Amino acid sequence: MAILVRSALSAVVALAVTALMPATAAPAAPPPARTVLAPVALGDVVPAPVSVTPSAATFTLTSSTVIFADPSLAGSAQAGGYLAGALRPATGFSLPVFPPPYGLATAAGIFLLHGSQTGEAYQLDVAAQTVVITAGTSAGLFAGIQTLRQLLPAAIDSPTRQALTWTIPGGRITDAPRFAYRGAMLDVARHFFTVAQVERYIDQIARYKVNYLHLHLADDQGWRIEITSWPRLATYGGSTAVGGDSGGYYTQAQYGEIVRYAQARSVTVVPEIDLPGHTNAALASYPELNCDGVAPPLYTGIGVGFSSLCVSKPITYQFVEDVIRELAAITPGPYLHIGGDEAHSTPESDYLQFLHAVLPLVGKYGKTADGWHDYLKAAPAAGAVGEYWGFGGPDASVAAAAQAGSRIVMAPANRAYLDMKYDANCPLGLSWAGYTEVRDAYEWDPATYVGGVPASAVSGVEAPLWSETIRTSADIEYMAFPRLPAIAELGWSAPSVLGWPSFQRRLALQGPRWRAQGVNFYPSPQVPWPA
Ligand code: TNX
Repeated sequence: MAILVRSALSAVVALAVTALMPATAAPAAPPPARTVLAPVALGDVVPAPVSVTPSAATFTLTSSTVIFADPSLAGSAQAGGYLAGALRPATGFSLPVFPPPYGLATAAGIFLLHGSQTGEAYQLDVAAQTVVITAGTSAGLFAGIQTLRQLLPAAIDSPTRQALTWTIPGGRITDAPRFAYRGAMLDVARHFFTVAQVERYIDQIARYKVNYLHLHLADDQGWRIEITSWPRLATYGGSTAVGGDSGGYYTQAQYGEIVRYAQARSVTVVPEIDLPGHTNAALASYPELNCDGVAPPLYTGIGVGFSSLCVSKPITYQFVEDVIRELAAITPGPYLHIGGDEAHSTPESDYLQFLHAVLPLVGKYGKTADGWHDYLKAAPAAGAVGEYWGFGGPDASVAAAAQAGSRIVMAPANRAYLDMKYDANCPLGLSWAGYTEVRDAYEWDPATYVGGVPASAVSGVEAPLWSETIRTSADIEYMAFPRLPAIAELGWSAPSVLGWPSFQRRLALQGPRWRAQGVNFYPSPQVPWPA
């Protein structure tokens, strides 16, 4: 019944819109001072949509454009508010958001409607008087909104009012993601980034339909999340960073702020506490976590693999359970990432013993375990996620876990690591996995990259940004752009629409958008950036 009512309302809205179209004629002529640019080509979007059918029509956003949000779709009003907020600064238009059918008399508008699509699928129809995004969920509306933003002139991303005619190309886009998981990881442990910096990055990744933000919250150099039962983790363990730079941590309230900011942009936060290695900040904060009872000094170098929790001490498991319990309680998303990588100073049998004790704790607090692929050798329960960070080719342990029901997120270091230098001259980043130019980041297939892992076990992709050399938002952006959109496209777009020449051309069009936003990026010589 509820479904019938919803679809009936959508049909009424659609009918009302159609009926009103002849009555509304052309929008008011724009003032002569506005510059008129050729419209963007429908489909010149990153990530590439599944199906694009252009028409001769164009829609023009004006000071009288309104946004209608179908109240039968949960979250549509918030999506409408987000869209209005994105378009207001450059247009200067008020773009009020109404639920239909009220206000339909004003006609020309943007409609966010409830359709029969599932998940993040959406349809976008642009005609002379109407822009209609139809989706079955608010995540689908959100995906359609990100497409719509890229169909406006690049100056739409300017923070100040621009005298342009805001044209949107006509036609139909039908779109849905290839993979459910499309992630970006930010290492806030090696260097700390403030709530505002993380939110800035969330805004940037959401544009490319990235739907998970993995926060690497603890490592040797810093513990960045308040744990009320072990307060020194943050206040002492979080007090420094690589190179002795200043540290910091998120209170649980601030973490909640990040989680909600992400949620409002259709992004789910995946928190990571790296265990049992990468734990010097915790070991320095609490001597009792060390086998010899002696706390090591805080660490500000960039070595890996030298620290380990004390696997034989009961207090270790009390500590881990407290951390998992508190983190699970402030994390609405399904995943809790427990690291597990590079535990070079934890003997293999200790490593397995530790994980066999810790994995059930993740389930106990209602979360699905996620970890770097190293931890798959502890055979987590079916459905657990392993994040692959190798170089591709066959991997027996990852393949066995995939066959036993683990889900694999592909983040190969030689393709998806945003902290790898682009080339030898790159002022930031590391190069242990080689140099990674944009084309290297783009030309690989997540479904076949690891031998023995069937495509059906791959839940998606992730682009990790480790921050040993990354200290500012400008640094984050220089390494993420233009490679993050490459990984995002591999995660979203159907194999049939992928291809370097097309991506290269569509990516080039992002340059002016980043300039308008004030986003730093690496002007790769592989991309024909417009002058
Ligand atoms: C390896 S790959 C790490 C991190 C480093 C990164 C630097 C992996 C799971 N761990 O600890 O920050 O290399 O590129």
